[in-house]
Amino acid sequence: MDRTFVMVKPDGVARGLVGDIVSRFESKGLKLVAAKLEKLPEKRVREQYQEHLEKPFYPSLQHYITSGPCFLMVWEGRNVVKVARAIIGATNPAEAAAGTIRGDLAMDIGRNVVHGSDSPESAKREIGIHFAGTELVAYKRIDEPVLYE
Ligand code: IDP
Ligand code: MG
Repeated sequence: MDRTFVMVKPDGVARGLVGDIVSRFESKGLKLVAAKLEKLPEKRVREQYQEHLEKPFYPSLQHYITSGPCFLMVWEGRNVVKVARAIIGATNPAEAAAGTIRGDLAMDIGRNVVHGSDSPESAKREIGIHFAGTELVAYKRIDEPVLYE
């Protein structure tokens, strides 16, 4: 089954949105296979956002992401990278559709509450940055036979 990396950013944790956000992925039918609350060291933030290191917004992005604890998750499901990005919504909350996390819960591109990997390759890379293989747990969701044809 496919996997993706999703993270509630420090604004989402500080605003008490972890439960709401986790619930959206759970009720969609995705399976949570790893999770932890953690204040990220700069090194892992730089690795996660390697394609943005030279962008003008990178210093403020790093400051934002290291400003408090993040809630890190790995979700599993068919086409989960695409499905999770759809649940998360557009990068700029002003353009994110209602019903998405960013559309419902955020106002500013620099405070957009949640991160999700943008491709299966990024997902594999980002999971490797933040989780040891032993932290990913194998189990069955009881509704699996009904979720998929
Ligand atoms: P994504 O999170 O939807 O994948 P990316 O383009 O990969 O969006 O950007 C990573 C993160 O960097 C965004 O979620 C947002 O927090 C921040 N960011 C992106 N573009 C801007 C910007 O123009 N100003 C401020 N922050 C930005
Ligand atoms: Mg991105």
